[in-house]
Amino acid sequence: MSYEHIIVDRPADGVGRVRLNRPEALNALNSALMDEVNEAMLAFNGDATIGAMILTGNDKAFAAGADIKEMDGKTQIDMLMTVSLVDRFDFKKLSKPVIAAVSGYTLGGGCEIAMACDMIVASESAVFGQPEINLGIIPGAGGTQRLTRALGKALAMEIMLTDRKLGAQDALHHGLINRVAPLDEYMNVAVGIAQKVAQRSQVAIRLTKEAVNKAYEMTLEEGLAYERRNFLVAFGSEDKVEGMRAFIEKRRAEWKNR
Ligand code: DAK
Repeated sequence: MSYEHIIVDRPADGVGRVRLNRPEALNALNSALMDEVNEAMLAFNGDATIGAMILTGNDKAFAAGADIKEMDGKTQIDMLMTVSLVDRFDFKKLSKPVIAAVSGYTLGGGCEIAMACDMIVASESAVFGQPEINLGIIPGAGGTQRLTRALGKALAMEIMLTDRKLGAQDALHHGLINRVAPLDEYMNVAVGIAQKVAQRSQVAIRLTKEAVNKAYEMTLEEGLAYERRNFLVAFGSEDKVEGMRAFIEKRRAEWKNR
């Protein structure tokens, strides 16, 4: 499959990578690019040889936000009628974990799609922000909700109301991201994490991802009930039998993903 705005590859066994590739526009997210991202990620999600995905940009920009030049000519009704625009930014529907590997500008819709991923690894030069306020709009793909849940209200307010940018170390300190690594290392770190995910039982990985995501949507009681159901599903898997046997026999488990 060949794409115009993204590059797709497999940097390691079991790992699918989607690289945003509009460097001349700091990877601004136009509709065509987002359609390609979704198509490629759905293809990896449906590929039994892939256990985890990486979404990345380049060293200068993960993405500087939605494409302002494309939005400039659009009306409110155009935005409303654009097919599932928010769905384009929502990777929760993917059953396999997605790791954002970000560097440089991670702004607006770029920050929102990073936050829609399951984990974020950043280079030391990554800068996070929601500068929509400068354009007379507000975040529209999860910024007001996901950033607030990640950072708490006070800091999230400052970022969204005043366009305060957050550097990688601050983002780590405040719990927005998993890791910070030097520019020449962050991709290896992301691939390493993705490999660790891909080497596990994909049944257990999927059930875990689903349950963790529910923590954002359910009361504690509902979430605990959901977790218990997923636990019982995992307990009925062939991989549960193999995992426990392998531990007792002091050998490596051979997952069947069944
Ligand atoms: N859109 C289009 N082009 C962009 C862009 C963007 N977001 N960001 C940068 N570019 C382009 C620049 O126009 C420039 O192109 P040329 O002029 O060379 O043709 C090229 O990339 C290089 O940018 P700069 O010359 O500006 O580079 P600098 O290093 O000087 O500055 C910067 C970098 C990142 C500080 C600056 O480019 C900047 O402020 N960019 C805009 C950042 C921004 O405001 N991002 C938020 C966009 S709004 C929705 C859901 C979500 C969204 C919308 C709708 N719905 C559910 C309906 C999301 C909205 C957004 O993300």
